[in-house]
Amino acid sequence: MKNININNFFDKIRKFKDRYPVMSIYIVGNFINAILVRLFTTGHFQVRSIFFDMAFILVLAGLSLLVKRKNLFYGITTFFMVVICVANSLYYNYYNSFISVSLLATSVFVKDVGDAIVEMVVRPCDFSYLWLLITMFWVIKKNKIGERDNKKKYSVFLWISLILMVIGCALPPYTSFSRLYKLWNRVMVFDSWGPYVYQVDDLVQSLRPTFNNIFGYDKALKDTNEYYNENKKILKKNEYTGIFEGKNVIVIHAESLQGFTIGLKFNDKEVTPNLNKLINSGMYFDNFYAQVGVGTSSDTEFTFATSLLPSNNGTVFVNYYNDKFVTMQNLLKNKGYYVFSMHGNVGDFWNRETMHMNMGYDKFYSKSSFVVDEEYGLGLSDESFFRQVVPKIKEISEEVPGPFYGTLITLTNHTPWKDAYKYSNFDVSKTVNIDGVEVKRDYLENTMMGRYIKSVNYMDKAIGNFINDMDKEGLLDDTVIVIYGDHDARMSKGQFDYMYNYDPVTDKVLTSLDDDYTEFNDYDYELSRRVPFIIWTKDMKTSKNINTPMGMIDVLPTLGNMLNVYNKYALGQDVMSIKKEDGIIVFRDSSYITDKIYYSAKNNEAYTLSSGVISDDYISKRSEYADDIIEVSNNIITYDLIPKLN
Ligand code: GP9
Ligand code: MN
Repeated sequence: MKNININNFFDKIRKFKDRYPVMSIYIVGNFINAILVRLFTTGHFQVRSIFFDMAFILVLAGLSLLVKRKNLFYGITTFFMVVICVANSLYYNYYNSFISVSLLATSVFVKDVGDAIVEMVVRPCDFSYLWLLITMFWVIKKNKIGERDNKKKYSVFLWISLILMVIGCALPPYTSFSRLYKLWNRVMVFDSWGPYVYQVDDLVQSLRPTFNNIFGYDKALKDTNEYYNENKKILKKNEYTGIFEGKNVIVIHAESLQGFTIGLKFNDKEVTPNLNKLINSGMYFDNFYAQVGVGTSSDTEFTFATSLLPSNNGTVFVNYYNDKFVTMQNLLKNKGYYVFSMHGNVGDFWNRETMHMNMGYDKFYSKSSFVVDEEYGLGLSDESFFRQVVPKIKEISEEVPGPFYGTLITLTNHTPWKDAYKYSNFDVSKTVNIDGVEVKRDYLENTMMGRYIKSVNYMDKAIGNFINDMDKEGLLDDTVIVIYGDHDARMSKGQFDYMYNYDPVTDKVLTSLDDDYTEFNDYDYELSRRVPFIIWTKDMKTSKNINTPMGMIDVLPTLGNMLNVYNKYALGQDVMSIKKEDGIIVFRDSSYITDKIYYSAKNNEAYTLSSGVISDDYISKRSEYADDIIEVSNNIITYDLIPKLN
């Protein structure tokens, strides 16, 4: 009996295939690609999401019955689905997240960092999905006339899809629909709903700002007003209040400067000798993290200036450059400062030309303001940049009546550090004594990590020269120097594994079976993404190490208090006013770090950083806080709420 049924089933499939040859390839092919894209990205296979893939494809297959030019329909939709797979495959390998259509608006910048992307990302498997386009082309060519019409059958497809979706929803791990709506955690949405549903969701969410006057505005305004009423900030004075009031400020935005390079040595030479000097006589926040999204450098600039988290839909600099924000720049301008920014890349990169004016800068000196006498990577070299910056600052200091605040954005240390060998001879090899013979091993030479270390050493030198030149010009006497790493270097975990576990004696990499093996797990990797934050003045004599967990969002409240400016919409905290256990860094996907845990929203898991039991309450309270500040930031950005708040 069973046999007959199975034969029947296969018979039906065979008949279906004969009757709908193109559609059969369409269904099976797009389904296979959806499986492949998981394999080549997260490697997670949630059964529920596979049901959604099939449901999605069957809805389209059903719709094809309603259109006249079916082959054209199959061709176009397959093309888009293949593009989804290729793009996400490439993107994930680089960013560890999935692509957003809102990036199309920023694609011009992606093109400029194209070099980096090509070098780090492209794997042949990222193009494996193209097999389907070729196969479809071939099958369509064989079936030029197209398949017979059977319009009525479309409802059968829709019913099957609906059943598959219901089963999918009923399967663990259960994920709330609000995740789909908020799309804070792209990996989670991709894992739970599959690549196709993810991308449609992303499209809908990306179009949301466009319709923001129609949908959600009133609720966003009400919620945000409520949030600020319930979480009234009380301005706390502390021993740092106003210590830098009226002083000039130079902020160095250090491209991709990651915290682990500080204090690191190779062959007894420090990677960052100049930064170390500043750290040893200044304030060093060594538990500090950037909180960027797809807008990387620009997101950090935004969060630094506003104490809001970056947008989850696109990039503030590109998509919301008309919004009004309270910024560090505006606040200081109101106190009589002259506010400027300088950068050795073209002015429209990240839409800075426009956005810097909106943020309150009086002037943006971009590449065209400099003599381009030496170029590496994306533009003017850091050494040349800093050399030319000093006379410009000198001129400003002589011309403006009040103090100045300047942001200097470095560039050479941008991934992939292709020219590192041209501008740095920092030695990252290792010499070892084996049986009385000195043997030199390449170690990090010719690795991506090695190039990065060389490049960081170069940036450190450029910053060191700058500090000296400023001093020679007498510009340091009344100036505060602030330095931050804008985000991590986006180096793969494998590079760290190799750095920590290379054994020069055997010329091999240790494995977990070896005694001296240094474990570097996914959480160590996340934690290693911290970046330095330094505040220094020439007259500081002793170092002060602050290890309260702190994010870019806390800079405006903290540094602002020292400069005596205050933003009542700031979502960060003045870390000089809080206890270590109250520090928290919230990331855009609602993961966060405290002094006790790293909470991964993706895995819904807490990685403990200290001994002691962590209660569910501890986690849920902070998760709620994380969700709140993400939501408030998003509402403000999406609906341009600052001018409308009570
Ligand atoms: C380019 C620089 C790099 O001008 O700020 O931007 P990123 O790729 O780091 O966002
Ligand atoms: Mn950057």
